[in-house]
Amino acid sequence: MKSSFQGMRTLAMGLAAGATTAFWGASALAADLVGQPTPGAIDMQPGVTPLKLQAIAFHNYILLPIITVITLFVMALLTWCVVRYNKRANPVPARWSHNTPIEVIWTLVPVLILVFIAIFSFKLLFAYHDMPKPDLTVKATGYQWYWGYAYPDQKIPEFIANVLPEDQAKKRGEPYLLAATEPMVVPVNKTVQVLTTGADVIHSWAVPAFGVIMDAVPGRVNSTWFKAEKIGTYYGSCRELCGIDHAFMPIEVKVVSQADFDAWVLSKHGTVAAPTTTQVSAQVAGTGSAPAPAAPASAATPVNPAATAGAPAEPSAPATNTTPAPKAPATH
Ligand SMILES: [Cu+2]
Repeated sequence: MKSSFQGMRTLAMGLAAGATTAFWGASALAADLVGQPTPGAIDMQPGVTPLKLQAIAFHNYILLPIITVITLFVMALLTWCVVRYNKRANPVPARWSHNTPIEVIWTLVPVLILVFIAIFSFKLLFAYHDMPKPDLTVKATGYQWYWGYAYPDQKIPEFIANVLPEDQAKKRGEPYLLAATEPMVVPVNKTVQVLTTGADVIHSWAVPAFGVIMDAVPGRVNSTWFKAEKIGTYYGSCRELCGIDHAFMPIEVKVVSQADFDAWVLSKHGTVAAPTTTQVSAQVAGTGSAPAPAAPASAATPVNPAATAGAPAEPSAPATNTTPAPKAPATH
């Protein structure tokens, strides 16, 4: 398995490099921008989380070679039929219409290919599902048309992130329509749980460099996570058509050092030494009673994520997708 994987990896890299050079010229091979799209680029954004890197590897070394081989194979078959069996070259066509061995092969081979893909696909899916114990939780609420971020662990109440107007974005040297008036700030190398919900219609919180996309649905609290391994500014946007200004609710995440994060928390009048998500969850597990209103959910102890919004906890409820949330908080 390993050696065949290595072989495919080499093949894929060769194909990808060849295709890129052929279509875009050598200049397109220059370094991609990190955290935002690169004009003229054809590949995915560079990843800064382990999951995104796994997703890129899955795409480049498993899916892309398979797609390439299938495409070339079908193209060769078509060419062969056109050349060998056209009216001039083959005036009297064969009369048979069934061939059992061939039919068995063209049923079985696609099934085997799909099973092979599923092995890696499910591995990745489980990796996304298995959130480590989060170091902090951020609640992201989608509004028409901006985002609200709250940090229950740090007791930072919700603040609003609007689209940064074009002139201000230029002044700050940030990309217009990706930059926000206030970024979400997280520490580097920490597991960040993001709870998403919608206040009015369905939005979706997505940051490509993190490999994260999660619907923000009114009346629900969804959970996703990331662990950014590189300090920097990463942009995303709402990924669910949510109305006229859907394109104007960008996501800006600043990944900073722990010291810078603590300073930012203090600037927001938050608590740096707040009990961690893990500790709060442990209390919940120990007593079985309702947690403090600020207690977020964790992977180890499935707790109603709506607890972060002040609702009573249901310790037996799964952590994602099934729990009605309380009425969405009022805007601002
Ligand atoms: Cu939206």
